Amino acid sequence: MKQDTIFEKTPGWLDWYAGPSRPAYQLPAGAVDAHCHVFGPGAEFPFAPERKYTPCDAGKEQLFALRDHLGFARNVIVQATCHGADNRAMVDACLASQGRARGVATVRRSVSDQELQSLHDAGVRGVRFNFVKRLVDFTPKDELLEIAGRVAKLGWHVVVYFEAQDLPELWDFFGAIPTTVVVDHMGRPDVSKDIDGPEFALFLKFMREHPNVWSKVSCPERLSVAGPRALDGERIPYRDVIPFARRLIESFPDRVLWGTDWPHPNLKDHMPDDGLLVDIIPHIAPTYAHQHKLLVENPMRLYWPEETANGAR
Ligand code: 0GY
Repeated sequence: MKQDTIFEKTPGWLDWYAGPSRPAYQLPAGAVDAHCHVFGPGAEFPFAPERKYTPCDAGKEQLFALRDHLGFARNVIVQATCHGADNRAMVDACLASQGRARGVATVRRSVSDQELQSLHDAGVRGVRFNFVKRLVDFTPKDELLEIAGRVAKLGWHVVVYFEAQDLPELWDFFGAIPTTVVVDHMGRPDVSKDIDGPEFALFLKFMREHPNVWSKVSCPERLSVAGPRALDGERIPYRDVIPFARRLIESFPDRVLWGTDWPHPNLKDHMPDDGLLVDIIPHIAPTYAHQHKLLVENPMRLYWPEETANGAR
């Protein structure tokens, strides 16, 4: 149902990049964009009152057009904080995808079993816990663990978003989550620091010690200090992020996922060309075997286990 609400975009907030280039890198057949969002459109799916930013509209038709343009077969649509725990836009996109999108929801303790089941029926396979203070207010950990325990029964997993400096404080809590745990954007390392320094070493240790933890090797545009400028006449931007993503892929090839993060919320300096983001993939995953796991086998095992030989959650 259409609503009359007109949402004013947060000042300085850039729109997604119209007319992305066609990647030079050809994705393997069946590739999954395992981290992207839909925003509204606000007139149809109003943004949540508790949101910390108001985005531009970025609906399912635009997401599916980008999927086809870049050469992806499927999407995993992650609930964005601007929609709070109102999952309708994400669910609507999953339902419209004809089985080509799965979802990650945000739910509160008050969610009923019936609501969880209907999210499952729409294609939701995970919940997201967000610890980035500029995006959300604090939710008590006992509430999150209760939710994790409930969604575990549906075979779902938990996606966590936090910043590297907060990992020590969150370590024990993450260790108590009884499902697969997927970390957004490599745990947001400070890529100006040494890749062999204590901060990234702690994240690698976290993954080593917790075989249920996976990482998205996504968001170079968000993590890069060097920025989008390609060096030496080459096409590859965000070079400073590449070693971090590559280290994770080579260390944990069966527990990594990749996503565009379209429509790239909260970017103010520049908006990435999604075609160029795809062209970074062979630099972080140099072998075909690594690319295939990253883009096809791993996301299929997590989100479409019924279509894989040994689907594991
Ligand atoms: C991302 C990153 C961000 C935002 C959100 O849900 C969100 O609002 O995830 C961010 O601002 O770092 O994954 O899209």
